Formats: sequence, structure tokens, C-alpha cells
Amino acid sequence: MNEQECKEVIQLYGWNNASVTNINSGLINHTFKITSNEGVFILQEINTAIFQQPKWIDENICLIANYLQKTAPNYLFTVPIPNLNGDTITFFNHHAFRAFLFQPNSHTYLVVQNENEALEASKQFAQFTQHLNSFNARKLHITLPHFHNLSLRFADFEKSLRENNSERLVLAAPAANALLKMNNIVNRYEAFIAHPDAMIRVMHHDTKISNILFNEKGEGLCVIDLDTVMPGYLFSDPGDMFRTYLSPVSEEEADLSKIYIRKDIFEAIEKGYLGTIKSALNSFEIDNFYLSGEILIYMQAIRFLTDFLHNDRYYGEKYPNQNLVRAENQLRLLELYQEAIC
Ligand code: GN1
Ligand code: MG
Repeated sequence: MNEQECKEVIQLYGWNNASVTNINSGLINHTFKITSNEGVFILQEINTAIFQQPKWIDENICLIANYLQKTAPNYLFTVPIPNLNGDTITFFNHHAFRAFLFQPNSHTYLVVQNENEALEASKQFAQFTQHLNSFNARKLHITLPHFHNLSLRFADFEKSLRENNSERLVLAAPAANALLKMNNIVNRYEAFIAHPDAMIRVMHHDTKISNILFNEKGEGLCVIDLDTVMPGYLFSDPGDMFRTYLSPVSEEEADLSKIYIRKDIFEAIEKGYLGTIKSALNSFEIDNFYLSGEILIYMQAIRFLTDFLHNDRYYGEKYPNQNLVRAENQLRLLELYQEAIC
């Protein structure tokens, strides 16, 4: 979105004297902080190349917001703000936008720095699913079909290896071979979802630390970035926390020697997540808690490598071979994760 478009969207919300700060951290959507006479807001442009039905995101969030208002009125949930027409989604120049009130005195983190952050975040994601335990998750739209479908991600990965004979394939070969050897994770994922006790639950599907707002005391306030909130299985949220919290460096780190598993963070995720939601889970879900990390780290490694072989059409790249670096990083993390859980 260019500056002029941004100004016009701001007018559709009726915000005056607005100043705009770019607060991008995700790879997919564009996010802005708007300070205006009417208050401080978060304005997000939904990437419609990826979310082809942005209206569905809005309908899901409104459905959940209505349910939570009735069943858990004290639970903080970021409800979308209507524009001057009363719509909680705004279409402008073929782009889709939504806005939220900026939570005063809140902040986010890009990387988990200590146990407390991991504990607070995992409690927040667990609370979110737990508050929706009696809500029928099947009522939600599937905003991204097959998002955490590992069988499909693996099939795409194999296809990208078969169809690509460029020099990228040569560069990708060591990581690709290592990942192919670990394909029993796909079998274990398939056994998981085929099991009768694998419940369909409301999952956030993107539990990185920057999707939690913290207050000044370092307590978790609420979950944000709700585009991928949809029906899912319990592996998605804990799995993505293991993937993104355990190592002191993120998926962007090229120096693989900096990746290691922080035991205290591991315990904090387990304590925060299971400690909050365990009574709502069945023993099959609890028994497969650690498998979630293997599924999500493996899935992200093959997604990055597939994208590298597809010339970065999904994630983009800021420097040459960035998606290869990301895939190698995730592969290293997976090896260390498997050592840690055995
Ligand atoms: C994407 O855009 P962002 O950073 O919120 C991706 C996630 C990946 C993540 C990896 C819709 O999330 O699945 O885990 O990148 N989201 C989508 O950084 O593909
Ligand atoms: Mg996201």
C-alpha cells in the first residue's frame, strides 16, 4: 500500500490528523500503527494473494468475538473496529484492510528472551483454545485451505524436487536429502489426524511470540494476528511455539552454531500450555504433545525449501538464497529438537 492509499483508507475510518508508523514483522501482511485525534489504532492490510477470501477472516473473528462476549466477558479479545460504513473489513483499490484499537501500554517481542515470556505466551494461546472449547470450531471458515496439512506440504516438496533442475536444486540437495530421510514425521502426522481422539479445535496456527501483546509488568495480555484462526488439531499451536521459542535465534539466523534448545523455555511452554488447558484435552492429545514440535518444524523446513525451489514466490527473499538459509536453519533446529525429546 502506498502513502496515498493509506491516507484514503484512514479517511474511510474517519480518523483525523493521523500519523502512520510501519510496524511490519510478519512475512505476509502489512501492519501499521495509526495515531489520530480519535485514538491509536492498528491497521492491517490483508495479503489477498494468500488469503483469497478476506471476508472469511472477518466473519471468523466476529463470530468468535460474539461468542466470547457472552461466555467470557472479561477475556481480552481484539475485536475489529468498524469503518464509517459500519463494516469491520474495508475494501479499497482491490486491497482489504481491518483495524483494531491499539492496546495502551502494550508491547510485543520478536524473539523469546526468557522463560517468563514463553510461559505467558503459551498460557495465552492455551487460554484462547480453552475459552473456545465448547464453541463448534466447524462453524469457522477455513481461511487458508490445507494450511497445516503436512501430507500436502510434503507432496509439494517432492514435486518441487522432481520438477526443478536448476542450480537451486544442487544447492538445496543436502538439506533436501536430510529432510527426505526424516519423512516418517509425515507418517506420524497421518496417524495422528486419523486417530478418533484427534479433536477438531480452534487453533491460532501462528503462535510466534510477536503474536502476543504483553503489558508493562511482562504479563501476557491477549493473542493477536487472527487471520489463521480456524479449525485445526492440537499439534498446530504448541508445535509452532516449540518451533519459534526454543532457540535463542530465529529462523533467519544463518550461523547454525547459534541454534540450540533452551531447556528452561521448553519447560515453560509445557507448563504454560498444558498447565492451562490440560483438563480440556484427552490423553491422546497430551501423549502427542512433543510430536507437535516435530510436525511444525519439519513442515516449516520443507515449506522454506519448496519456496526456494519455486524461486521464492511465497516468502520472497531479501538476499540471495535466504529461503535456503531458513530451511537449513529449521532442519538444524529439528535435529536438535529430536535429540531433546528422546
Ligand atoms: C508466515 O507472515 P507471518 O510471519 O505471520 C506464515 C507462517 C510461517 C511464518 C514463518 C499465512 O507467517 O505459516 O510459520 O511465515 N503464514 C502464512 O515465518 O503462510
Ligand atoms: Mg501470521
